[in-house]
Amino acid sequence: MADEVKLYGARGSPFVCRVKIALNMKGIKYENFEEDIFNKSADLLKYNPVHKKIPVLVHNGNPISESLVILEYIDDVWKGVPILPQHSYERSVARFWAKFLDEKCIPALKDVGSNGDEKVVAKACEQLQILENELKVKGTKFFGGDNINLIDIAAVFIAYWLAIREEAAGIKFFTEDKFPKLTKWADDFVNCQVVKDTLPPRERTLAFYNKMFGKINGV
Ligand SMILES: N[C@@H](CCC(=O)N[C@@H](CS)C(=O)NCC(=O)O)C(=O)O
Repeated sequence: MADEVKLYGARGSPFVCRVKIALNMKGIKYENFEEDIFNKSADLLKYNPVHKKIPVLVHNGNPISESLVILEYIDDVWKGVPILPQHSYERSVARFWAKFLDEKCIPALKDVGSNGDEKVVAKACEQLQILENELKVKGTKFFGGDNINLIDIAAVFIAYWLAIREEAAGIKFFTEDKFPKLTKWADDFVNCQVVKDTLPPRERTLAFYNKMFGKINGV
């Protein structure tokens, strides 16, 4: 019997995008259910009653929540292009960085608002600098080496959403000058076909952030 794969998500979500990249990498066909996070469907509430958040992947009726958990599930179930490294130590390193991204880096970046509070920007730059140093030490194109892996996918917010958010907020700190390795990585990553195919349109994303920062028509 063929696998039944459903994804409950929303086009603008970086967490959902992580899952779409993984599904693309493995070449898995899935049915997409677009959620309105301000008016969640009964299915979403049934499948993710604890967090009530997207993304949720439903595989042959079994729901899996939390994007990093979903990425590991996809890698376990579908062979082919790997998402996690094969070696146990390297796997632990990939998990370490994915956790760092979710617990420290992305929250610090999201704290940056339209007023550009210096302390908040400094904290965000501190987290980005840690990633910049990691890329420098590795000396590879991607965090995963020659190919993208869990860390790169987990960092999609930095690769695509961050610059758009900065534009809406009228702040610029993620620059080539300050972060030469990380900005180059972001460019290479968003240009991978498996990633490019999953990204929401720039204009829509910008409009979303403009609204968030209280701007009308970008002003
Ligand atoms: N830790 C979760 C975060 C997911 C998340 O924050 N999803 C947002 C959309 S980007 C959401 O569903 N928000 C609805 C809500 O908070 O009620 C993951 O990695 O999947």
